[in-house]
Amino acid sequence: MNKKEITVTKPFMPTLSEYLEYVEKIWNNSWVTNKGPLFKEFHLLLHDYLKADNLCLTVNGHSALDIAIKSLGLSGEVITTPFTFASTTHALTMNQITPVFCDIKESDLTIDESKIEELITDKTTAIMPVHVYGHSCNTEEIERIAKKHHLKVIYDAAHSFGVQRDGQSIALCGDVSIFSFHATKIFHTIEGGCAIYRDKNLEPLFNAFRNFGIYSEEEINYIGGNAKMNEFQAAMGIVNLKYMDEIIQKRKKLTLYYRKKLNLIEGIQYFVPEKLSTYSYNYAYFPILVDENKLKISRDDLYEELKKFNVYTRKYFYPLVTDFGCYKEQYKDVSLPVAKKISQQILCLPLYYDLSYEDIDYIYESILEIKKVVE
Ligand code: T4K
Repeated sequence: MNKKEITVTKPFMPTLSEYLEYVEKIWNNSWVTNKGPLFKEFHLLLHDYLKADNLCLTVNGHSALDIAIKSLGLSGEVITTPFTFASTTHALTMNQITPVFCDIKESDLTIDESKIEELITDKTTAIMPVHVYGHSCNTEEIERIAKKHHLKVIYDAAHSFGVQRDGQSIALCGDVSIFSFHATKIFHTIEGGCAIYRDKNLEPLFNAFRNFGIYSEEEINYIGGNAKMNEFQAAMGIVNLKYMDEIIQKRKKLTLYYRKKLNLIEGIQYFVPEKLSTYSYNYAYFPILVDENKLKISRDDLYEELKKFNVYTRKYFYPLVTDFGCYKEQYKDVSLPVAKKISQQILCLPLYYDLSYEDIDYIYESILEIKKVVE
């Protein structure tokens, strides 16, 4: 039995001295939040890294979604995926919008673009897909549908930092894309987020909604909350951004190693998103599907048994949003067969920068051990 806990993820930590160098600057500036110097520096760095003209840094990814919805003036119904974290759906309902759920594809677990059009009504104002786990949606087809029906598109790209095509970030797709910079993400600012938007004219709105709806010192034109990124978050962002390529490369190596090992176990399926899309992959998560008939263990039993080996996997994303206590009555008649099936089989195995090949060997051997006991 492994003495140390292996959790599903762990934040990337730069060296303490690098971070402290920036903390010292914060002390010297006596400026800790509200568009401070490090916020501005980080904004510029990201601007260059993403090659994005318009971006709005926020205190977390959820606020970025909220601000995007408000800035685009969405209302009525928005077509979205049920296979996501609570944040995506809650951002809509908290803005008095009705989420309309579209099923997902078995191949990559993103929204099934072939089923979007049949859900469009005269109340639909937008489509909000999720690049779940960093797997890229079919952005071309979604763009075509949106144009045809005059709909806006917001991508929840919370998991997709570092995903690119031809040197361009995936965040340049849609009217708005948002990232999460939470500690559990591939790139983090402790808590944090960012919205990248197409229309430059939206800048005053994004800025206002981030800061209580304040347009200028004496003009409060909108109803907004507080979603400002502070200087300590920006400092973490500045330091961590330097490591981005290294982080993705390390995670890629670990992912390839996992795949090699898991090939040997019948009943466990993993994804190879880089083969399914013209976008690159950032190796943000390592989701597997458990086939109970072949593995002889259910997903839930595997999850529980692995805990006995000190391996803490997560059922991202189970339950489906439509089965949440707060939504299940409203959506009890909605049919989402693929999402339902996937949510019963999905399990995310540990993946993070500091994970070692020995840890993966240990996880693999733990699964074999569990399998042996039931056989
Ligand atoms: N859209 C999507 C599709 C999202 O997945 C998310 C967030 C959002 C929007 C909203 O973005 P944010 O507003 O969060 O920026 C975690 C994250 O808190 C959440 O950001 C993330 N998605 C979600 C998928 O995962 P929990 O409740 O599972 O986190 P927690 O605290 O259980 O942590 C998971 C594991 O990470 C733990 O087992 C231990 C490890 N951990 C965690 C933290 C915070 C550490 O080792 N150190 C740490 O500091 O939600």
